[in-house]
Amino acid sequence: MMLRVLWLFAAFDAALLLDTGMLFPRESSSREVKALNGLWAFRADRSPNRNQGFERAWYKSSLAETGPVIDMPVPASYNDITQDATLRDFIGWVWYEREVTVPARWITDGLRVVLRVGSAHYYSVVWVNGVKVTEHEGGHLPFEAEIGTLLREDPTMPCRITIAVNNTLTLQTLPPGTIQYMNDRTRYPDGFFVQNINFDFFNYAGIHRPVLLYTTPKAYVDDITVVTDFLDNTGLVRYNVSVQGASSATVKVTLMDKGGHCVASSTEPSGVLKVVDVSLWWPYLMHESPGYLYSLEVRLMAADGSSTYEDVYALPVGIRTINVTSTQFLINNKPFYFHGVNKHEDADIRGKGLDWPLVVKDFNLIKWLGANSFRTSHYPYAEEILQMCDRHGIVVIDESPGVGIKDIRSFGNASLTHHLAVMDELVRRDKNHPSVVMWSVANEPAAEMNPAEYYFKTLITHTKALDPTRPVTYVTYSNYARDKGAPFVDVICINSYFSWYHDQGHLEVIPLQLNTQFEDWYGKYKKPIIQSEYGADAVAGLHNDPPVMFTEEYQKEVLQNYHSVFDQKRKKYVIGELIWNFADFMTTQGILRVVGNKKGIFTRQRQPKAAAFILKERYWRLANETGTLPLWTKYPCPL
Ligand code: BDP
Repeated sequence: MMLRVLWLFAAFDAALLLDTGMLFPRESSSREVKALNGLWAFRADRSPNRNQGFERAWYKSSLAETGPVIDMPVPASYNDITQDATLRDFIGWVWYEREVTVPARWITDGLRVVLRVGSAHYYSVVWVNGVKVTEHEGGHLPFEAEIGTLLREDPTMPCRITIAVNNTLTLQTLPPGTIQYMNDRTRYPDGFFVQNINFDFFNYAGIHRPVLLYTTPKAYVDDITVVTDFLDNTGLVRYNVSVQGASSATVKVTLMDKGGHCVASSTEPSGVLKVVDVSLWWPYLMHESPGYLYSLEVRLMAADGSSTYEDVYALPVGIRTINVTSTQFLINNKPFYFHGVNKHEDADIRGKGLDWPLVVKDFNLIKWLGANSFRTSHYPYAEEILQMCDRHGIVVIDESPGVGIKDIRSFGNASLTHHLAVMDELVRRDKNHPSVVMWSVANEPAAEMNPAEYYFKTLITHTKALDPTRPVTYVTYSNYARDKGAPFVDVICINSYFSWYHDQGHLEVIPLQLNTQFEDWYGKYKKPIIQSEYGADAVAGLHNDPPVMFTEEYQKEVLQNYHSVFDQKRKKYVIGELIWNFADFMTTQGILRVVGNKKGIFTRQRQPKAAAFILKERYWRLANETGTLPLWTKYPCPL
């Protein structure tokens, strides 16, 4: 225990590499939030070099003055909103704009006014009233700019926000991609080009998550980091508050239980809070009240000359521990078996745009299924989704957008430097979520290539330095003997598609091949293993018995053949199984895809295929076997 407490103290000192925090915007007695969701003006820059918007400074006046605009909802991908195939497949800069009027007191009271974009894919440049305020690379993480000073320059002007977004991928972006010009004029028109990618989902683009304005006082809580532990019945919450905008400030932290009662407090900006009779954060189906959250209220008081400032921020805190042995994944010192799903942020019409009805429906389906976990394949999901996971006790493997790293040029220094920066941003955003139990730095990189060794050693070491409290992995498809990164991960995550991408139609080879896979990997690395993907496409409504590929029966039988081996190995070193995929999702067009990837156990419209019922029965049985379920959740499930 002593060791663990020391480790608790060391934790996160290295995490403050980025010089500002990225706390989720919350209202409080000192903060206001204004959502800018809804309709924005929109135009794609269709000029041959896609650069007319910059050349003609579209950001300097209203977008409607420089050309035609259409309505574009935010948040949403723009691709499936119109009937225009060239917009669906557009590559280059698109321009968004809207005006907003802010309350006069935001200006007169000298508040900080922060513009925050939850995510925009892939590269963004932001102007306010024609003045550039920030730019950001990367499609799945938030970015901000303080615009209060700018608004105060001319309080009579409405605030015009212009955001240019470019979905072009290069060998150094995450995910990587390449633009290929087709120069044979007998086959392609002048200027014809395509974007090549090595990942299997549609490269949806646009402003995917909410755009917000929020205020803070001039002196404010910039970041909070918590790391938790417990000893017998006492919970330990190590916290660190960082303050900006004041040279001296006093901080009061109060930890409140669900009923709003104070259970611990302190007047130090960092320290350890002790919680007597702690209610731990437990995963769904592992405890009768999963997802228990305390609230850490941070109250900052600062003075600057004759002005005084007070800022209040309340952070949800779940108290739990994570440990990994050579055969087990422990949450609160109890073995945890991942029975879950891989997902995508993907749906009809809105593409990757955050959509509350969809988010809630997906959580209802996850709970109906008896799933206790998911992986954010293949990029960080919206924070709103992680907050749901915290509250419902759904365990998350949080994955970076490092998918499709296959070209040797994507293992170079520029790529690695960007990947390290993305991990900084990811850990900064998600470090306080109790649901996040492991970082995945990549999916199916070409891990057999020589540069992969240095690349993954550096990336994983860096991630562990950022956050020594969580294990780190990446998801592999490569051969156990040739995988250069496996020595550095804490948990081996393997994808395999037996009797799908090879041995087509031969369901009978699955048990043998899967057994060999597990024995080889465990034999070589002696680390716990998660089957991080397995599955088969099924077009909903296609039937054949005996099963043939693409029918619901075939998908069902692939799953059942895998399950028989999971049941032998989970008693040993297999610590989880995540189906590919939760729901059908859109991909680029190709001869292997029938209007997208059909490996969902639910359709894209979230209706169950036969495999969903197989999985539901299995997951509830697995949950029941842990023996920790209360009577009301005993199998068969009551939901
Ligand atoms: C895996 C990839 C995943 C694909 C899946 C498939 O990790 O992104 O969608 O294969 O082919 O290898 O369905």
